[in-house]
Amino acid sequence: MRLKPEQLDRFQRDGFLTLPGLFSAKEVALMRARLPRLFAERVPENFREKASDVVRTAMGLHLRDDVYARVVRHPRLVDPAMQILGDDRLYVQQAKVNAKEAFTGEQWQWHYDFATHHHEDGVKKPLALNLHIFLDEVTEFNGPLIFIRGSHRNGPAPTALDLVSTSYPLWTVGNDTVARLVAEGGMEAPKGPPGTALIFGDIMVHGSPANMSPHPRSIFSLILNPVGNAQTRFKRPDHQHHRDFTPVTPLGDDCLAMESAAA
Ligand SMILES: O=C(O)CCC(=O)C(=O)O
Repeated sequence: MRLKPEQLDRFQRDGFLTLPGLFSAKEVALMRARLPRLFAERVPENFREKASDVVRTAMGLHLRDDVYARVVRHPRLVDPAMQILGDDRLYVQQAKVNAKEAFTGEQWQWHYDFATHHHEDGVKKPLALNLHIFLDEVTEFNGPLIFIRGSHRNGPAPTALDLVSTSYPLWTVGNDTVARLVAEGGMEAPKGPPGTALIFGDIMVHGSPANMSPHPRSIFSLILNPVGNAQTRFKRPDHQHHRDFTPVTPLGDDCLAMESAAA
């Protein structure tokens, strides 16, 4: 799959790109069907909310489930990433589902991913791409991601490590910087039915509020990073930044339609 020139222009201008209807209802149903088993596992890959035992993020999914092993090689994710980066040697840095359970799903503070990739993992350049697939309908009510348009344009913003706000350690952007960036570019919260996809870059400032609604919100997230920009520090566990730098090879477009994946 190739992005059109106007989609590439929008990605370069805004720092993120929404791709409505990228995955079918059937493909999403297959991905969703695997979550109850994965979330039930008591493993370090499953991070639970600070205020409850509910799973907040479930990592390392391509090593834990055959459907997600295909999703991380799906050409509708991998091809656009290769196209944007002009590089066909990308490895799976992270593969997870961020679940934001009805009523209890907690916030993701304002941040950009590279701050954590750089400070924790010694990644040199902000090249990684984060590719999302909505597994539930994302609305204004159930904790959508909010992007600060154009916040990628002036290089990495100052950050500080926040170990307090949630159960997940995150390098976050302070309120003064957020206010300045919002004044410059404004905010946007992409919404849409299951199967909608999003692509955003490593210094794109974003966050998401708590889910106060009665509607759950799960999103699959794949981070692909060029092999030439791999991590140089190995203090975080493998599921937070995978150490297998083998470049991903895209599968066929029907890889989620194959019968064996439905087992
Ligand atoms: O799932 C969310 O609401 C936030 C996810 C996020 O910030 C990320 O994938 O970097």
